[in-house]
Amino acid sequence: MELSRRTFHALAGTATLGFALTGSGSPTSAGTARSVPTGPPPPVPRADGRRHEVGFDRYSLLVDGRRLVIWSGEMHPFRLPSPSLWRDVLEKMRAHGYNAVSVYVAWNHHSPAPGRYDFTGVRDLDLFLRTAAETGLYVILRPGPYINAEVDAGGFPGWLTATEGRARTSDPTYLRYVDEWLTAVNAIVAKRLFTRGTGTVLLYQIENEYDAHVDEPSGRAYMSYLYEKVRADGIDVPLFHNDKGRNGHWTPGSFGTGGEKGRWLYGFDGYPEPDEVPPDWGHFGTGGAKGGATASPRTPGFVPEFGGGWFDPWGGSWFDGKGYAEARRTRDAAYERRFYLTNLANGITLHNVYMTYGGTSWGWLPAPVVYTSYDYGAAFDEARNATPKLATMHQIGQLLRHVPDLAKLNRGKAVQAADERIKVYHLANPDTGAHFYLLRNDSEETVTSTLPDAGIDVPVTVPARDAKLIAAGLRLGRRTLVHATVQPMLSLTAGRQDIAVFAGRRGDLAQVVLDCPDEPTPMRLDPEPAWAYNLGKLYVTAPLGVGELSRVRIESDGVDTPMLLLFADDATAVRLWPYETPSGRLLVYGPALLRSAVLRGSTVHLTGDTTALTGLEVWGPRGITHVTWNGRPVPTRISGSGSLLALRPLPGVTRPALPALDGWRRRAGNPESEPDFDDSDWTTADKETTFSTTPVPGGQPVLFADDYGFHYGDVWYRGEWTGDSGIESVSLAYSTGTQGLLMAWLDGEPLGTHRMPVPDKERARQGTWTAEAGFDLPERLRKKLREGEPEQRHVLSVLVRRMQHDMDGEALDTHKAARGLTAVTFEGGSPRVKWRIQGATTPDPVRGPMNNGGLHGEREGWHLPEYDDGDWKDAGLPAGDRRQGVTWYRTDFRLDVAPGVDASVGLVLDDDPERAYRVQIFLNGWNLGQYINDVGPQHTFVLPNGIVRTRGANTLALAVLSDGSTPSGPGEVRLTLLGAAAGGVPVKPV
Ligand code: IPT
Repeated sequence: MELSRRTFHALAGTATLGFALTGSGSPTSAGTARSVPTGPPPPVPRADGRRHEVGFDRYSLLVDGRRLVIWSGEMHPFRLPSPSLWRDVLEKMRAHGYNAVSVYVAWNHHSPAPGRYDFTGVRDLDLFLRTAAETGLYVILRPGPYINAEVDAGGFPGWLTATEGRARTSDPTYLRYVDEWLTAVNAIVAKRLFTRGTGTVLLYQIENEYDAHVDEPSGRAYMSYLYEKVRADGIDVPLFHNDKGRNGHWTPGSFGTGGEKGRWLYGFDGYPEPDEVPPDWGHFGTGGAKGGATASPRTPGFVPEFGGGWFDPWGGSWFDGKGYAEARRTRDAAYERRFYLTNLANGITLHNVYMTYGGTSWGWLPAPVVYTSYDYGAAFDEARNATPKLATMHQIGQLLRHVPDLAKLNRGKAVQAADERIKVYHLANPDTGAHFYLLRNDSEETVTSTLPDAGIDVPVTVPARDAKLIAAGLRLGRRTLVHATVQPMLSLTAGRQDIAVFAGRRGDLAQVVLDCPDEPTPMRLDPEPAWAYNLGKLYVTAPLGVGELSRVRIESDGVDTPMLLLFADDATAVRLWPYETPSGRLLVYGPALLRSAVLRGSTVHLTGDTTALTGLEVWGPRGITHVTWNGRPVPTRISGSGSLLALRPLPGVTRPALPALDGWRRRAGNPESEPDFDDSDWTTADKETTFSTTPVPGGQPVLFADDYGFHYGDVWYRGEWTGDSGIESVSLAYSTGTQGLLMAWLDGEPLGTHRMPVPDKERARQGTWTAEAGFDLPERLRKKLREGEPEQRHVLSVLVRRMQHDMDGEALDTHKAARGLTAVTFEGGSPRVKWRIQGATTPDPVRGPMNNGGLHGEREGWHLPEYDDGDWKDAGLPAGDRRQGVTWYRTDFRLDVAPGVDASVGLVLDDDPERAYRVQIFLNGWNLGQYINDVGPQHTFVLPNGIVRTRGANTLALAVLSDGSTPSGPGEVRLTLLGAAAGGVPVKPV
């Protein structure tokens, strides 16, 4: 074997560079019964055709009798409208240490009308479940019926807002619709249950943070009903509910048969503020009424939602959305570490991070409170890029997967750190004797302390407002860790050696003490580490982050298998990829992502992503001598640490160039404002009753859009009368969500635009977004009216951007608050008005019911790529005209991203923030969001691959609403590259 210069140097240095530890005294092991071998980590779940048992005890889930800690991330397939990319996100999650994905299924996304359920295309739930199973992730399924989730009506379909009956209770009408929905979803889910071996669905949630009717028979009957229905549909995995406030709501036995022992889990959610001291919410916590897991002592600690970021509201007023960079800054890697590790130390063994990939609330999906991006400041950003927060997730996820001792913990005897600013949680596994100490520093300074009570006399450092989990008495392969001053990340056997990785902050000093009956010959493979041997113990030290990966190999210590210790800082640790194959484990180091590894003969075939020039190194099973990367052979040699090391680095990615957007064409898009527009095929608005929670004003027809089947986006009204030439003003009462507006014209003359003011918080909480737009007729128009024929026909045209239905988080039926016009009154006359209404016509069969509203251009297909805009006028941007109404802009552009490059492309809109206009963005017909120039904060819109053709032609259509009070854009409109990697997944056009 040829030795590299570096390896040779390291070997040569071995004899002279070892140094004695200066730590005081000889550390003792904290555990006594520490030689019980732990079982192998649980297998990667697959649709393996076998039946499985899913049970639990107070410590953890028990899958086929084996303990399983759930480390799950939330993503919403409906927020990523390109099924190929589901695989991308799931593979990234799996690689970064998650073992489960939690998903809401949004009823509204699948149901355009009562009795109609669509699970095709971007709504293909079965495809998602199959992809998750292929990726090796368990699924936690949350189909509502109510989901909240910052989506329109909390996931209730638009049509449900116009039905009789009290939602989220045992009201029979509501339950009939719920039955429809659950029957449709469960028919798919029942075929993908892990218990049957046909999928990986492991847990199933009914309802969502349901606390309104907990103490009422109707609430209990409702929960019982859902439970029975789901069971009757063949769902046999444990069911659960997520308690909003750690109130002990819906614990086992608290409602009907739903509390059935052994098949119902209690879970609670937590979204602590960044400046909060992490609360003790688990079994080992402080307890009490709000004690979280203590409310259900026989089920394992379960957090179905724990904040991995936070949603951002629209800009302006008291909402004051600041953009997602802010969420990512305030909830950074250290925040996550402090909170998640505290949860573990509280005995929580089912943990789901909401969100892990937030995605996009495209079309009319977002709830009124949020704008299009649902990036959430999550570990993966909306453009599918890994963010630095993954350091935390990756290290904890790999640890939980590789160290089964963490699945069964009891509280250990109280331990104090020498420095009292460090709070210590001491946990022990009663079977293996492993001990864990969570050291949390809630102070503003970095603290270095010893832990004499635990026999740890060497200093351990915890940065300000951060935490660290250290282990003692832990079996690592064939050896035992006495203790370490940094967090273990994984332990596995690859080929002929045991490997243990320790990870932490750059600059931290790792000290690892191992039991070694015989004095070993350690081999330093990098210059940084040092060691000493004393009385049966080996002390290894390594500063983190000085080099990249620091290695020490230990052999001849009386154990027949050598051990490789690897030391990594955060940036290095996220490039270490353990991978299980049927013929053994692998550890891969280097690339930005490892998607898969397949062993065939003596070759390991790896696929993954690179973003920059990178080394590649593989520790694998015996007999593996060759490596391929994304299908290409990679020449390697055997390194001093027993890996196959690429002779040349793997290339990074060439960032693709993006074209400028020009060649714009435009057309005015509000012919409905003209008096002679033909509205004969519009719906007459003459209903007298409604199921809405908004009262109908006496003597007026119901004008609420939902009552006429128009549930999403813009809605037009045309009121017609004859005579009444003395009218002086008109008052239009209307109701929208946040950022709604109304524009009116009389006989084709603009009356003005009214913006929905932001109500006070209490009214906003109740979903009350109503206002009266009063318009005095301009003198010119009054004159025209007066001078007209006595039986002159008049038309009042009104466009309402009504935004979305309220969520119904408190089960008050607020999703049934009216949207659209609610009442119209005149001064100077009392015309008998005949109203007609028009909104989105037939729902788009491909893009779904929430893609479109009722703008003229949408009804005529101006947003669609196949529409011929040949007769439109050429237009240059920035635009700057002043006009009340709707103007459409279209252009085409071609992308030519090299095959094998995953480019994530965004669209940026920017302009003088004083300009009052907004833009609905359509890419190839898909409604990818709403830009409000004078509100913000969102300027960049992610265009998912599959919808955007990265090799081919694309059509962009912008529907601009301007109120005429300022010049209107669009101003700057350009493409931007949000991420690029060599690799990615094959993307099918949507
Ligand atoms: C919790 C909901 O369950 C979830 O759907 C989502 O809305 C999340 O919050 C916030 O993004 S509700 C809880 C914060 C009261």
